[in-house]
Amino acid sequence: MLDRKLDHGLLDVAVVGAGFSGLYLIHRLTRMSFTVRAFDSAGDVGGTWYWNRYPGARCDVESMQYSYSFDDELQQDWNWSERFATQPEILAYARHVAERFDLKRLVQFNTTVTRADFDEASQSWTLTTDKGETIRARFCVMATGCLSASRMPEIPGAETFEGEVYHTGAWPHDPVDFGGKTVGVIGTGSSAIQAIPELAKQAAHLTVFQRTPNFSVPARNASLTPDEIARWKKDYPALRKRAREETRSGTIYEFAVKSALEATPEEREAEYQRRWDKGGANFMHAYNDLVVNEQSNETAADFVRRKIKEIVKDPQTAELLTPTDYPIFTKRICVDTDYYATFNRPNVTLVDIRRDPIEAITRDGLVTRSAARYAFDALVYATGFDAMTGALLRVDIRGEGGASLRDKWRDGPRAYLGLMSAGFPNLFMVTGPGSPSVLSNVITSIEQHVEFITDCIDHMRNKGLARIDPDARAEELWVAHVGEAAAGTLLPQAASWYMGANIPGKPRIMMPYVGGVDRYRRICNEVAAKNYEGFVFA
Ligand code: NA7
Repeated sequence: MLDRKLDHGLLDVAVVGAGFSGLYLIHRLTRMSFTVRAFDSAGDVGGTWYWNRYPGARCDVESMQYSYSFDDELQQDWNWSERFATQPEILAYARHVAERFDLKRLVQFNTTVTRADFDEASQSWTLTTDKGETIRARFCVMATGCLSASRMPEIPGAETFEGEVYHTGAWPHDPVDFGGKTVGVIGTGSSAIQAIPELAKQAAHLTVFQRTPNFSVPARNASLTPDEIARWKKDYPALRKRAREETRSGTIYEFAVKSALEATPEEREAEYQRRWDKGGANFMHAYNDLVVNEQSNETAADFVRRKIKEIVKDPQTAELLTPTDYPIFTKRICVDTDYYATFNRPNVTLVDIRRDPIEAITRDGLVTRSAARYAFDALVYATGFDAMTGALLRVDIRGEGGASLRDKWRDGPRAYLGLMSAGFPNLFMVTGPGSPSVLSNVITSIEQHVEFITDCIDHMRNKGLARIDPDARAEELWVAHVGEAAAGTLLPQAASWYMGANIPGKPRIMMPYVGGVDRYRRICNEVAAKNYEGFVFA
């Protein structure tokens, strides 16, 4: 029984992370009268939005949808200023939520949880922090985020560089002035694609080192008009319900009902152009089979490739920027403002490091295998994250019998519904591997997970249950189902961070669940209704 009075100093729930998952967890759990405390390495709330402060950082899900839906007054009161919110505005929103619901008093900032040990006798977790503190709690919830463990590549000589060094995922809080400086950027993923146009405006010269070109569609970002905001707000509860229950992505787009192959080439061209002109990831919903049918996919890829050639004036640069070796949408589609056009600027150079890889970082720049030397004053690593499992496994998690989660997941993450991993009782994950997470509007997924977890903990309190662990067989079946769902799509064809392919030595396995948030939610609801089928209580 979760009796706080009897067990002083033992929390009901310890939460690791104070981003959008952590904040909503604290909110729900305190309203349910559980004792809760959260820990975060950052100096404030916001999670990934606290760290990703690089110039041009924005969300690629539209603001009116990338926000909490759990409180109608909150969504009615808050006003987004642009179609795609900037990082400072999203961070301001996270702070607003924390203040509005008085959540900050329960967060210990500047504190990294380094270890978590399950104690069989007391059925509780002991967390150890980098400050040497220990915290005991009956439940531990890892609200550590999917794209929060930024990653520096291991390039020889990196430590010898004497200029300024930045990582897009761990950007300084004070403004960085690149005025008059020469700048090198390694990487051309989504973060780089947002940062490069902004850096190019400031820097004297910008050299972009590209290993793999990416597909990107224009954002067509603009201020939101009062009418647009009012249209959303008028129907907010119904629209949110639709996003949650009737879409795969947890976001409302203009969904197509037919295959690209059912349209004539002229119709397709017009449809792609219309969506290109409107902007945003809506482009990828032009036909309903673009991520499952190679031929259909190729029609969309071909359209974007032609756009790149139209925009980029130098044919060689255009060719380099054009992806040819993986289907479009199998890596997360990038949404940009003037990315391709930035390569028409006289102060921007694109360097192909696939053909001629970086050999080493030097005192003043870098050198490639062919001995080409590049010098710059500042180096920006836009090299991404150890996605989905990185932040979880940076904590040394020890379950039943001291078994390590890192060992269990050596060949790839294994979790029932992406929520819990067998052998690690009372430890939940928000948007863990095996859940839709990064393939969805992540706030929609966060809300669903937090509600499932907190309802489950409440159910346990009501039934006097102290321990929950997934059944190993249920977990095995779920992992197999996640693999089968991915195999039915084109997604495994790309060397993406979804597949762990950006980290040398990381197992190649499709980590998010491709089945869609609508289907996933139904499955979770059925599991809960059947007395948490697949979980074992004690
Ligand atoms: P991504 O999408 O993982 O992009 C990282 C980029 O860095 C990508 O172009 C990589 O090339 C490149 N990279 C990584 N390591 C190296 C090394 N060692 N040498 C050269 N180039 C390298 O991360 P982002 O931060 O841009 O975006 C992640 C997500 O955050 C994004 O999808 C949004 O959802 C938000 P590669 O492709 O591996 O050849």
